[in-house]
This record gives sequence, C-alpha cells and structure tokens, in this order.
Amino acid sequence: MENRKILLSGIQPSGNLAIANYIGAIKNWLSLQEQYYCIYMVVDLHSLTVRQDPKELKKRCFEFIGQYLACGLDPEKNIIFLQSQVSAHSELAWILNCFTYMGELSRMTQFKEKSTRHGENINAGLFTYPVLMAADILLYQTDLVPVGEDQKQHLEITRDIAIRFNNLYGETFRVPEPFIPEVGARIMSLQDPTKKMSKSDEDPKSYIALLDNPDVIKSKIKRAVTDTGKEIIYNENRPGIANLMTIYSCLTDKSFSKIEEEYQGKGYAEFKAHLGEIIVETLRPVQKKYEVLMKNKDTLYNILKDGAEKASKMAQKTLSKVQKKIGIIQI
Ligand code: ATP
Ligand code: LTN
Repeated sequence: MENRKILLSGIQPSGNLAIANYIGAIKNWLSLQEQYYCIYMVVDLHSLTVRQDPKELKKRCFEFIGQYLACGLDPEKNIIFLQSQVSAHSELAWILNCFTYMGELSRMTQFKEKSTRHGENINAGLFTYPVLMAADILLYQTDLVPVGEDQKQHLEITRDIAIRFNNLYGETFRVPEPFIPEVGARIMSLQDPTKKMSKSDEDPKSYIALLDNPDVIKSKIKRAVTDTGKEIIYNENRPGIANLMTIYSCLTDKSFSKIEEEYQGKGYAEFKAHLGEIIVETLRPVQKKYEVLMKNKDTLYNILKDGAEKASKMAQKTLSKVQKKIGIIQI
C-alpha cells in the first residue's frame, strides 16, 4: 500500500444509484483500482442535508454498499466504508469550517441549485456540505478523486482549503487532483436533456437505476426525449441524441464517429433499441451479483466493520497532526 498513490471517492445514499453515477464515477473507480490504494465511501452524513426517512436511509446504505460490490469493487484490495462510522470526518469538518469563508461557500452551484430545489429546508449543512467533503478527502492524504463534472467546484474548494491550511501551519495535507472523465462526466436526464441526470429525481423515467429490470430499462430508453431530426450524429445542439450517444460510447468504448458510421441510414428507433440492449447487458451481471450479495447481510456488515477500522486508523493520523498544529491538547 505504502508506495501506491491514494484514490478516494464517495456517493450519497439518496435516491437510486443510476447509470450516470456508474458512468461518471464508479466505472473509473473500477478502472483505477489496480493502480491506486482505493478508499470508497457511502457518504451518509452528506445525505442528511436533505430530509431522509431513517428506515429508508439505513436500508439504502446497505443497498449502495451491495451495489458497489456488485459493480466489482473488491473489499480485499480496497477500503469500503460508511462515512458516519469514522468520527474523524465530522471532527475535521468542524475545524475546516473555521478555515473556509462564507463568500466561497455561497458561490457553490450545488448549494444554489439544491436550495432552490429544497426551498423549505435550506439548512446550514447544505451550505457547509463542501467542507465535510474536503474533510473526507484531506483526512486520507488523497492524491486522486474520481468524480463527475458536477463535483469539480467542490474539488477546487478542497484544494483551496488544503493550500490555505498548509500555508498557515506548514505541510499538513496533500493537495488532491480531480479525475473527471473526458466523455460521460455529465450524463443528462432522459426526460430533459438540458438537465443533469440525478439519482434523486422525482421522475424515475429521467434516469436508469442500476437495479431497473430489463423491460423498464428498454422502455425508459425508448421513451427518452430526443430532438427533432432522424440522424444518429453527435451534435451538442441536439442534446437528446448527444446524451444517448454519450451513454452508448461510454458503455461500449466506441467513439462517436464509429457510432455514426454504424448507424448511417438508420433511425432513432433502431439506435434506441440497441442502446437499451447494451444497458441491459451491462447491468445484468451487476444485478445478478447484487441479488446474491444481499442474501448475506452478515458479509456486508463485516466488510463495513473492517473498512471502518482501517479507515479510522488512517484518518486519525491526519486528525492528530491537525490538532497538534492548531494547538489542541492531546491527552
Ligand atoms: P442526488 O440526485 O441524490 O443529489 P447525484 O445523482 O447527483 O445525487 P451524487 O451522490 O451527488 O449523485 O454523486 C455521486 C457521483 O456521481 C459523483 O462523483 C458525481 O459527480 C457523479 N454524478 C452525479 N450525477 C452525474 C451525472 N449526471 N453525470 C455524470 N456523473 C454524475
Ligand atoms: N459531494 C459528492 C459526494 C462526496 C464525495 C466525497 C466525492 C462526498 N465526499 C469525497 C468524492 C470525495 C457528490 O457526489 N455529491
């Protein structure tokens, strides 16, 4: 582990894990897991910024971990855990709150967007969300953070906080780099291709869940909003078909020009039918593995316990270092 660089990422247990999260994040986690020492979390504390049903939240945390494993994350090679189980995250977040400015946080587009969407509950957690994320990342001396495009701004503020702290107290945190895919960093809603696909969208037709059954997947793709026009040609001004081509390209590793060539003279219906099949076949092994895994809750529980122990040890090192630097007594 010692000479491998550290990679860390997380997903909130809200809504249903979707193909956008797979393409934007999980697919890269898988491709990088041999090269890096990897730490993957389900960030349950972050999801509290939106009101959650306690029973549902508990259930979803296990289901998300089950889906991580079913996608191919290996708990023997990586650390997989729940953010809430390592108290250092909340402790460092408080300290970092005192090194983060209101002005920087008010510029966060996710805060602006979520406070519009949840106007009845604009809580302080929603505002300081990026600081907890910075704590998640900086605690593990992370080198690389694979995320979708929407998290770029949060990575920038994390870097700013780390640099600010290092300048004040000397080298304490490693300054992390984002890893954002060139294609697929922003998958759009199937119902409104000008809006990002979101796993907590009220309309389940707007996303494909990793656990959707084959008929549902095919029907969602068939009914996906596309632009007027007939040709399968990639053009950003035709966001509906461009989005479907992006999903196609990410799941088959075929370039846009190759896809255009294959579908020359063919229409949307044929393209959509094939894309539906491709998604079904990509998810089939994941769903099969998931079903088996969820029958054995004890194994999941043990993975989480083991993950939290390993993560706590690593996190505590950085937390103690920070506490010493800022003058907190170590007893
Ligand atoms: P929610 O709708 O529940 O707030 P979300 O779908 O935006 O959630 P997150 O938990 O915020 O998902 O993000 C998990 C990971 O998936 C992050 O790395 C994020 O960048 C990535 N991601 C989220 N939405 C997309 C998208 N539309 N395209 C590509 N990547 C995405
Ligand atoms: N804010 C992220 C989730 C997240 C995260 C992290 C991602 C919380 N902590 C640390 C990478 C690293 C999101 O996707 N909404």
